Amino acid sequence: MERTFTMVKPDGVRKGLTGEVIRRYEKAGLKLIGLKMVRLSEEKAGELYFIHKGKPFYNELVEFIISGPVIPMVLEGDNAVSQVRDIMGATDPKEAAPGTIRGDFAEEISENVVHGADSVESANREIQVIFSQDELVG
Ligand SMILES: Nc1nc2c(ncn2[C@@H]2O[C@H](COP(=O)(O)OP(=O)(O)OP(=O)(O)O)[C@@H](O)[C@H]2O)c(=O)[nH]1
Ligand SMILES: [Mg+2]
Repeated sequence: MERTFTMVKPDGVRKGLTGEVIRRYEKAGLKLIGLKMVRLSEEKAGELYFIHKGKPFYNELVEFIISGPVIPMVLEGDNAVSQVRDIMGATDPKEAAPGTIRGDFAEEISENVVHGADSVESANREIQVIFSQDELVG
């Protein structure tokens, strides 16, 4: 059993895609063990995206992620990290396959509907940034 962190980004929430994203994860057999709706502070956004600090798109990324409410989630299942990455599709929607969330619903790399941790280590770190222990079940 593996845990991962994923989040519907502000564009996904604005477009009414929250239910669709959760449906795809649950259909794949992933189990929700944490979920909430929050508006991230600039500080939290910086902690979440600290590996991108200094990159040309960093400021745009943080401004976007705090632009509206997001739906962070913790999912559990076999190979949860790679399963979520597969369900999300490629970072750039132009390269994302049809049938993936980004392939079906995103138009631009800067607004690509979902975030998903890229490793078990990142997942554990991101879970700790966004969730407290008493917000997770199981
Ligand atoms: N504007 C812009 N945004 C980018 C670019 N590269 C990445 N991003 C954004 O930064 C986010 C994080 O980048 P990565 O961690 O490399 O991509 P990812 O792991 O597929 O996406 P996340 O699940 O959101 O972390 C991406 O989801 C994009 O929204 C870029 O070249 N330009
Ligand atoms: Mg990433």
